[in-house]
Amino acid sequence: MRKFALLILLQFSMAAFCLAEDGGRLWLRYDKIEDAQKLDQYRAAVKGVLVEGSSATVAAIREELEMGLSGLLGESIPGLTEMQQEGTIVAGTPTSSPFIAGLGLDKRLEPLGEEGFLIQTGKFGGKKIILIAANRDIGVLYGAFHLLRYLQTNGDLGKLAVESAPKLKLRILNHWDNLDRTVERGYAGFSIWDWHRLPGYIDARYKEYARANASIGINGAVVTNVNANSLILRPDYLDKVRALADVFRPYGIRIYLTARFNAPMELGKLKTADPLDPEVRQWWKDKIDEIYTLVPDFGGFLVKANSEGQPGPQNYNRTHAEGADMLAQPLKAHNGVVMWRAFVYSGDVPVDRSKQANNEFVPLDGQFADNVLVQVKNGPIDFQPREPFHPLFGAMPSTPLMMEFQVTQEYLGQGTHLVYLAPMWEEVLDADTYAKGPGSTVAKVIDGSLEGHRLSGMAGVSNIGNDRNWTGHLFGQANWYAYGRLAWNPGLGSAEIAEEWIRMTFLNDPGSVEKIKSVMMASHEACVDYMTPLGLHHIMGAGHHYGPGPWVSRMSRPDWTSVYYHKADKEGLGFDRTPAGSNAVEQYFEPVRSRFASRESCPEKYLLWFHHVKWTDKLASGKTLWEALCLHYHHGAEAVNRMRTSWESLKGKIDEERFEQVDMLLGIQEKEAKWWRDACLSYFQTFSGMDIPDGLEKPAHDLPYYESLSFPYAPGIRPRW
Ligand code: BDP
Repeated sequence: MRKFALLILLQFSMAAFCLAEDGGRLWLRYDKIEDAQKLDQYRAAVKGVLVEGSSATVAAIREELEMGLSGLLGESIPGLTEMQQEGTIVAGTPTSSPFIAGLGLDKRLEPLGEEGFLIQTGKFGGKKIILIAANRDIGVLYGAFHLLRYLQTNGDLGKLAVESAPKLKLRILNHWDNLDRTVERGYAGFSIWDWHRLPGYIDARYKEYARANASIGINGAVVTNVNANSLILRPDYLDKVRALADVFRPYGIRIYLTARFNAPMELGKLKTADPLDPEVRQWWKDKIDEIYTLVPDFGGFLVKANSEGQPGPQNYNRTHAEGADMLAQPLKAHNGVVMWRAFVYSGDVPVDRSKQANNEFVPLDGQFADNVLVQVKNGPIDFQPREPFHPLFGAMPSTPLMMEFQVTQEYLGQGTHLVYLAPMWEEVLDADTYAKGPGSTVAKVIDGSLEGHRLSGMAGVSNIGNDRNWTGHLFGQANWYAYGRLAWNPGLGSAEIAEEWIRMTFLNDPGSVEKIKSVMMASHEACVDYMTPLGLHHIMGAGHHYGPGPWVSRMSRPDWTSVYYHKADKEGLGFDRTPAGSNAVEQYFEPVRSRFASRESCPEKYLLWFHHVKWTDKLASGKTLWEALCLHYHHGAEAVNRMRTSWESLKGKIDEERFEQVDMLLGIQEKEAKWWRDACLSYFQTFSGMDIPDGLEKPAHDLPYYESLSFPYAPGIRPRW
């Protein structure tokens, strides 16, 4: 009897343990639909799943649909082997499914391309079914995830009719993961790639990772850091890469690697890595052929060259185009690409850092091989809380430009701040470059439509680590999710994406959804306000970039200091990038150039990015710069307080565990927002010589206190910095 009771107890506690909500299931939670009416509607419409075909992707579709639907409907939804009844979900391609082949959908499927899909409810072959059809298996998988999302977000099945195809061809995560499992700028633990135990040990997370990415349309992963290690190209490591690629393949995810430019020397023991040297070229060709014998769908290379100490073609007086070409030619034979980063700047050049990428790359337009994309960060400096769009967008019409966003929050609160990044990305994507007149948005540059490029893409620097909830902060998951959705369709709205994510991750009750959504939608502007309002940038702590550091003035190179960027003096604040200053504005097309160059028309959010403004100058509000700066910093901190209050009102609506996780982090964020505010204002006050306006809370400590804080073990730092 006792034994029996113990068993029950054990089973009960195990069940409780398994049910604990630690965020590990991401947005792929297939819990039973709570809304009774919706549940009835879905149960009536879905009785079984028919997925014909035998590929690994087909197996993944079948598994996902059966598992997802059974969970959501709270009853077993069987996999069928033939069309039997009304209420069947039929998923497949005309090739894999004789039933779908018989429907004559060719005309409708054709424009959907290799990855698109259609979903329709209706009568087919005399039976009421839900159809998911595509040209290729991977499109069907994307369609299956779409359907599951539709149910998870409580969509109306009666209205379900979708045709969707990705706007961008390459939708890639960039992992800045090192082979020792540290993650540069990673705030969610160590790397999920367990290189030491690969290829023999396949961690269950690899498949989870692939599923999560496929569910949002991501189709590529660069698994190694841009600050590259040539070891990854050694045969034993390539075999580990093969093992990962095998897990990713059914989910449509191609693997990419970073190529260390001097690998022929480090690994091949050649005397040079000169891209025009025949031996060097042969070395790369052989290496690339070797990779393809192991990974037949290898995607290609991502390269950071001649930047921040990385070797590159300029070491041999060759251009970036020549360097890229060396890799592009042998990759072309296998359908691979090179993603060459434009994040290139040198501390030895006295030119404003924000201008250097254009100076370097614009003259090379037209010289890159046709399987090379130039990968450009969203702004001209470095993933700051807010930057104007990068002037390269639109300035290299003959070269496909890829967008690089940073999903990991290096400069936006790292692992502890709730900052939903999609509104920031949306701001950049919607920005008009005027490269070919009005309407030449950044989105049109990168989706290839402005110049008619065949290749197009987006890269997101991953925020994934081996934390149980994957991203450290639960709301970091929303940034991963939103990144994938925007890569599929840069035209989607950030609020609509947030809503999907909330409904899939937390709940469907409209009042609570609205609350969480408003917390998310307010969070980016709040962060800009408490960190870098009015166009300030690059004023964080040195090296680890954690917390405020506007006083940072001594580094190995001036363009890594804060004073280089804010240029505070007794007169005022801000970087003069007008023709009277560095003239960075010249890199933009008219009328953007004049709009940014004029103090009157420059949007206030970029004011100190482009102008050195007097402390006493009046802004649009009638306040002086100093007053406005103080107000922004205070608004930022107050906004976090409101975010926290709003979250706390959700107690009881969200499971205890995830509620507490977020609540604790909001507590940290609130403290840190005040820290940013007080440290920055104390520092800038030494220049303005003005008091913090009445009615605003005064800094809790004096400036030396803030300057004295040190964080030698802040996470994410690269050992070499
Ligand atoms: C900076 C990061 C650094 C990266 C670099 C890059 O601080 O760790 O290596 O970007 O993008 O933002 O290459």
